[in-house]
Amino acid sequence: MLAEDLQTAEPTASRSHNAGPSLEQLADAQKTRKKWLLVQPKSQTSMMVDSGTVSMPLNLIMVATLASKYFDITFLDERTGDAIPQDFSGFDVVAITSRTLNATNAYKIGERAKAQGKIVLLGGVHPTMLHDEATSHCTSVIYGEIESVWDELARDIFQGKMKSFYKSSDLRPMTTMTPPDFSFALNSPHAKKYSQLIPILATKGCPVGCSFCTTPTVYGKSYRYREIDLVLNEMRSHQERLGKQKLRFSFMDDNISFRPKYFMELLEGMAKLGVRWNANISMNFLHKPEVAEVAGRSGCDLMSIGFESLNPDILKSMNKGSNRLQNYETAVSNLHKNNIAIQGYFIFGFDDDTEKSFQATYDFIMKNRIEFPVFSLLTPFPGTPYFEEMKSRVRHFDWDKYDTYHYMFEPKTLGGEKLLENFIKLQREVYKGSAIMKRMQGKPVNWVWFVNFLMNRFTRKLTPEIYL
Ligand code: B12
Ligand code: SF4
Repeated sequence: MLAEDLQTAEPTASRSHNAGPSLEQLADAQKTRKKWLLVQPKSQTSMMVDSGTVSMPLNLIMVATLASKYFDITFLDERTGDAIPQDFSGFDVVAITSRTLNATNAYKIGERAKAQGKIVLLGGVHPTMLHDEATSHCTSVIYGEIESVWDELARDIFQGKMKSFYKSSDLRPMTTMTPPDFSFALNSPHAKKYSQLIPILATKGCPVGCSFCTTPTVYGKSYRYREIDLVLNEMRSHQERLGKQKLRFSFMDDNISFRPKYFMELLEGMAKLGVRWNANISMNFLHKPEVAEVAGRSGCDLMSIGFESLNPDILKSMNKGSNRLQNYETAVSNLHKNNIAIQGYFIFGFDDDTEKSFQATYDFIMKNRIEFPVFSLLTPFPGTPYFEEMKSRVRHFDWDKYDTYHYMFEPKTLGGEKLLENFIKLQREVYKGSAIMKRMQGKPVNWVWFVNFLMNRFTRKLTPEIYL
């Protein structure tokens, strides 16, 4: 076990203490179980965000798992093709999850249900960040994770006395987290639209504090984790459910490697299970060869790494202390030596970006044979320190375009036109046939090759207007 203090978090507000009947007593007193409709709305963005297969929404599955103890659940995921009803008369509660890029749609659904007299809950990162905005589209906004406000929220729903805002004073240790029940998603008639990757969570939070990221705002400096056995048991239960050992897991953690000791112990445990996995990871200790070695041995075949920029001044300006340019190449080569492919994230649109930024990124990707480069445009997300800094410069607050693939503000050095011109050129160069061959030759023929093929077709069609 690691130090107990990592399991707790900074207080964020004062907790309301509820005396009176327990949740069980309140549930027993109900004549019929209240009916909840849970909704994962689709985003309206023109980019490839919600197309093809989509990942099972762990956030809403966690809400369903918790709520199903006392309430009847209907689970709809608009991304897979589930139709959201116009008439909500069959439900008492309509609970909607939202990120910024589907907030407009989430609000519309919320307003419709509210107009029909339903209790409407809005949760997820966007309502959390902009709770004042979200309030007018629902009955109650839930700040952050549902687990930490559950007792108070469930009690109020039983008693029909809703508050407009639920925020807990402290975060519950992750060891108390109920294992997610995937049947809510898997029983859907459109379940085939879900990716085969099984989402899983080992840790929450990330104290690195990058200025453009919402995680430090929501969870502060806290970093919580589940006991390793709980994570491994969850993996085993999926192996039993599906009757096979070689399953693919995708960690939903903000930064799974923040505590090296925990991370390495978890991987050693996973090495015995024979699973495959991928995760978002920060660079803070990937330059150490033993980390990549145990990651490879434990079944990792893809790591998603935010390289963000090849310019040290830019890294400093965004407070990305975990990224040290001098470690980039070593980290990549350590992972490659262990047959781990890299999904590398690169951001453009900083005031200090120049044409040289694009050339440096191209050279880095080609020299280091990054398998799956992803390019995005710098997007100030509401609630982040970066948003506050840029509010007066962003071109619009059209949430449908907050997908990191739209042009958000004019960068001081390059200007908008040159930014988009170079952004498109870089993507085409990296995904042209000869460049794909150079980056991918000799690598296992799997879905990463397929993604490169798709990107080749996609990047050929790019025009600056797409980003506006
Ligand atoms: C894993 C992850 C991904 C994965 C999987 C995404 C998925 N489909 O779930 C991948 C890599 C595919 C991905 C892609 C993207 N992501 Co992402 N991703 C994350 C990450 C790190 C964790 C999300 C997660 O599943 N956490 C675990 C679950 C259990 O926790 P949770 O989502 O917070 O849910 C809890 C609460 O929010 C609450 N809750 C949530 N919904 C509801 C609803 C109700 C009614 C209630 C009561 C409570 C409630 O209770 C839940 C259970 O505890 C978050 C960071 C974060 N911490 O949110 C970024 C994050 C969500 N991603 C972000 C972005 C920008 C993207 C992309 C646009 C990036 C890109 N350019 O491709 C795409 C968009 C994909 C999409 N269609 O939404 C941003 C979104 C910012 C914003 N304001 O919207 C985040 C917040 C990171 C950041 N930069 O700050 N992402
Ligand atoms: S390292 Fe990643 S998760 Fe952590 S604050 Fe920075 S962007 Fe957010």
